[in-house]
Amino acid sequence: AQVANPYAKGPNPTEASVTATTGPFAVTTSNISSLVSGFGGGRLYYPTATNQGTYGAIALSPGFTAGWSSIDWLGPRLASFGFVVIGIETNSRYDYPPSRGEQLLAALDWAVEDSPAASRIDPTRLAVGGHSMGGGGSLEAASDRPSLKAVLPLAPWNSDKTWNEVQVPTLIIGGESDTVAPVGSHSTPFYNSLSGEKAFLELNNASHFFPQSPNNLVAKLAISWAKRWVDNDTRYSQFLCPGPASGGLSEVQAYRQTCPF
Ligand code: 9J3
Ligand code: ZN
Repeated sequence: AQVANPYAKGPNPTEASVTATTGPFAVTTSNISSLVSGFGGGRLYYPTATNQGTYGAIALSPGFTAGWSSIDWLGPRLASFGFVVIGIETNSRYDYPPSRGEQLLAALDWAVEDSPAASRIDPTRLAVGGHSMGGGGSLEAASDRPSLKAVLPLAPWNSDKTWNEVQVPTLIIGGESDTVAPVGSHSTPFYNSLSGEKAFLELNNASHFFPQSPNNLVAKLAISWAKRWVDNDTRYSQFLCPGPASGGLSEVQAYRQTCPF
C-alpha cells in the first residue's frame, strides 16, 4: 500500500490551480525589522492555518541595487501554496552574491528560531532563491549548506560559473534576451555544472527583469519545484516532467530537466 506523504498539503493540483494568482491557503504577512542579525530585514509571509502540519520555508533575495519590493509578488504567491516565505532586504543593495548567500541562510535561521512563524516551520525543509545576484546568492547558499531542499535562481548572475559541488535540486529560470546576466554566460553554465536534480527554463524573448512582474509560467514552475523538493510532493511532477513545450507562440525558448523525478 502507498504510504501517505506527511508533507503534502492542499488539493490535487491542476493546470488552473498552479497558474492561479493565489493558492489554497490564506496568508499572514508582517514586516521584518532591519535590526535582525545577518540580513537587512524584509517581509515575512506564512500560511495562517495551524492545522496543516509544519511548512517548509523559502528565503528569497532581490538583485543588485534592488529592494524586496522588486520581486515581492513571489511572497504571497508561494506562501499561499503552503510555504513560509522570507523576502529579504540585503544589508546593502550593493552586496555581491557570496554575501547574499550568507544573508539568505541568516534569514532562514531567523525564521526558524525567532520569527512569528517559527512554530510553523519544519527546520529540516528549507529552500532559497532570488533574482540576479540574489539568484547567484542562492547558489552560494546551496554550496555552503547542502541540507537545503531546493534552489530557485531567477535570471541568476554570478562571476563563479561552476557549481558542481551543489547537489541540492535546482530550478534555474533565465531570459533569452537578458543582456545583464546572459543565459550563455550565466544560467546555462550554472545549469550544466550542477550535480543534483535540476531543470532549466529559458523564457522566450524575456529580459533580465522578467522576475519583477507576475508571470504564471514562472509561478507554476517555482511552485511545482518547491512542492516537489521541499514537500516531497510528487503530485507536482506533472508540471515539471516533461515540462513546458517550446516552439510556435510558446513563452518557452527551451526547457531542460533531469526527469523522471
Ligand atoms: O543583481 C543583478 O541585477 C546583477 C546584475 C549586475 O548588474 O551585475 C553587474 C556587476
Ligand atoms: Zn563554484
